[in-house]
Amino acid sequence: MTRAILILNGPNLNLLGTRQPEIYGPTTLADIEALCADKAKALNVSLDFQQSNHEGALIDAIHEARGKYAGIILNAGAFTHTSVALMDAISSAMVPVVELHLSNIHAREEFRKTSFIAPVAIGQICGFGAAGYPLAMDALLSYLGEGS
Ligand code: CA2
Repeated sequence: MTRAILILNGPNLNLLGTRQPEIYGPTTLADIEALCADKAKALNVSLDFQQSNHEGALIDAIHEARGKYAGIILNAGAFTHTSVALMDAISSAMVPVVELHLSNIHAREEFRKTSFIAPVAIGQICGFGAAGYPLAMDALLSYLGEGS
C-alpha cells in the first residue's frame, strides 16, 4: 500500500539558500523538496511538502493530517522553541511526528536547546543540514514498520 507522508516547514525556511548560508547551508527549500521527492519515489511513498510562516496554518495542517498522512516530518523553525500551541496540536492529532532541524540546535544559543516539539515527537534529527530530511523519512518509515 502506498503511504502518504507530510513534510511541514515553519517560519523563514522559505529563505533558505538566500541568507545565512554559514548556518543553514546553500541549499534552497525547493532543492530540499526535490531531494525529498526523489527519496519518496525510492521509498514508494507519496509526499506532500509544505511551508508556512504562520503558526495557525501549521496547526491547521497538523489537525488536517489525521487520517490523511501516516506521519509528519516537522521543521517548526523558531516556533520549536516557543509554541505550546504546536505541541498541543501534535499531542491531539494522533499522527506520529519526527522533529527535524537543519542545524544542531543543541550546539547553538541556550534558547534553541528548548524544544516544545521534542516531548511529543517520536524522535528528533538535527545537525545534518538538508541530508536530515531524507534521514527523517527513513526514520519515520522505520517507526511505521516499513523499513527503508
Ligand atoms: O535548524 C533548523 O532547521 C531551525 O529549525 C531553523 C530555524 C531556527 O529558528 C531553529 O532554531 C532551527 C530558523 C529558520 C530560518 O531560516 C533562515 C534561512 C535563511 C535565512 C534566514 C533564516
